[in-house]
Amino acid sequence: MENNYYSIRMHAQRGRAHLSGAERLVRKAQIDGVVAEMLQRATEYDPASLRISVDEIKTAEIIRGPAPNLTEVPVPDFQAGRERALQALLAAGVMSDVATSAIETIAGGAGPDGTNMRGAMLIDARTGDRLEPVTARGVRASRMDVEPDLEEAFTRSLVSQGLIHHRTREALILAAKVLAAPGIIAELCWSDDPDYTAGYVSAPGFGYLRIPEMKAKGESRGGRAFFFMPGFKLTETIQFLEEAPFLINKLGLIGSSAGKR
Ligand code: WAQ
Ligand code: MG
Repeated sequence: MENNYYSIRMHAQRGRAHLSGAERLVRKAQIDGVVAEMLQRATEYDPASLRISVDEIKTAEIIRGPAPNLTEVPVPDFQAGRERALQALLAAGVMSDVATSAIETIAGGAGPDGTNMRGAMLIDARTGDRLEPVTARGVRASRMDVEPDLEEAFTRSLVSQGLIHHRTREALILAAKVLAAPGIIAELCWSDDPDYTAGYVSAPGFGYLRIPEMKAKGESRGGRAFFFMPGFKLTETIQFLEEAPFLINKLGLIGSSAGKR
């Protein structure tokens, strides 16, 4: 049906190593362009195997929600960045030792033998228990995007603050969906790309805190953690993250705490 949306997912790997992944939720007319873009991006990683899948999504099943406000917090170095992330996680309600250990786990490589995971850790915010069913894979948030008629304004608002990298755009969309998931109180992330040092903490209260330095340049270990509050049904939360189609229907503000000085 012309009116439906399509979930497009890409996954590139070499052996068991995850190299690159991407997910979009778009109209039929965008499929060609998005697939071409993903193919181009994935081949830059020289993958041994590359999968792109396209699945029709029924429009009636789509859940809509707002994008979090983005605030950039300048930090002098990655140690300060991680300290800032820790403070934010505490403010979001994650127990102190749980937050500290999540940062250490990502810094050391959250997958088996210090490798990067393909998806995110799912961590009990009170006990620190790892709740994701398969550690190497983690929980993968998927089927999310911006409403097509907000796309231009979304890109413009990011570019106007100098946030031109596709990673920022994608992370903000992912964070919007994760914050909409039942039982998730916060998210922590930094990239596994050795040239990309930025990361963020997001939570319903303060939105998306963008931290430009979360690791040393050249470091390839990175990852993600979703913090889960016990009391919600874990299986429903995982199903929401991986399967529920989600579109941003309201843009957030994009700003910097540096501007307030
Ligand atoms: N769902 C869950 N976890 C994911 C997903 C997903 N769809 N995609 C990636 N991950 C996990 C996985 O463990 C990766 O190793 C880790 O996140 C980092 O992935 O400028 O680029 O694609 O404001 O390297 C953050 C800062 C950039 C953005 C994040 O992540 C900014 C980034 P990457
Ligand atoms: Mg990625």
